[in-house]
Amino acid sequence: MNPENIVNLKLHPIHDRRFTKSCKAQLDRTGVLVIENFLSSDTVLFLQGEARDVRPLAFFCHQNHNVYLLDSDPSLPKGHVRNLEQVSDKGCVTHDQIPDDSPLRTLYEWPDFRVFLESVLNVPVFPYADTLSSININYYEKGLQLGWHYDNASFAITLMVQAAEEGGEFEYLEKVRNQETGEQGYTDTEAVIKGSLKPKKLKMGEGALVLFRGRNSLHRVAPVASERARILVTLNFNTEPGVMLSELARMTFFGRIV
Ligand SMILES: O=C(O)CCC(=O)C(=O)O
Ligand SMILES: [Fe+2]
Repeated sequence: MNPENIVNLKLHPIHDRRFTKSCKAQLDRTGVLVIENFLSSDTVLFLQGEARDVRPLAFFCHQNHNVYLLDSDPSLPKGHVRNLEQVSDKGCVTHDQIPDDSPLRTLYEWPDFRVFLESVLNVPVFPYADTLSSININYYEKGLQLGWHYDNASFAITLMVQAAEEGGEFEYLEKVRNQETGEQGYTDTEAVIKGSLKPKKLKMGEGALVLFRGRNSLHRVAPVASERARILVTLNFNTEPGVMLSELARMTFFGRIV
């Protein structure tokens, strides 16, 4: 598929400096950018079919973790928000399992898309050097979820391929902690997890491109409640060339390292 037919360029002129600047301003101001209908409707339908075709290859992982994605701190009680256990489980199809002619590869490799991302994120972007990590299809089937957490990476780039009919909402609250100053935001983190501080819900329709800064924004994917799975593609990049995802992370999320 021609990249010009994958992206809705009439709606979202990624080659136009004014469009790019307004995207960057939105991301800088709010920490999130949702471009609805980024993918053409033909592409969305095609990708839904492709995701179903490769679904038997998915590796399903189940993890317990805390929101900081760190080993627990033995100097604090088990019930302290620093150590509070969260559950994440999802299926994942890796880069090497994505068909050679997939529009996902075409988009990921399209130089114009890279230039757009670099302008909006204000950093250079390079693919992963390992064979598994660059493009991932994530399956959140009924009952599966991603627990509350802060990302290690400073940005995430995702494509919503199929929305759940029920559940699976992306919930977040920005600027809860400050990783750079070491402020861990325990009070508000606990309030969100325990339900006394209401998070926001990020609307993302099928075909949306989402850029999210998750290092200091607490977020989760609520459990999916419908038979229709939430299927989301992560387009993973580094700010330097030659980086591989750690073997530990590959084992955890993909069940193998090559
Ligand atoms: O599934 C999503 O929309 C976001 C996933 C996420 O937060 C993550 O992978 O860290
Ligand atoms: Fe995240």
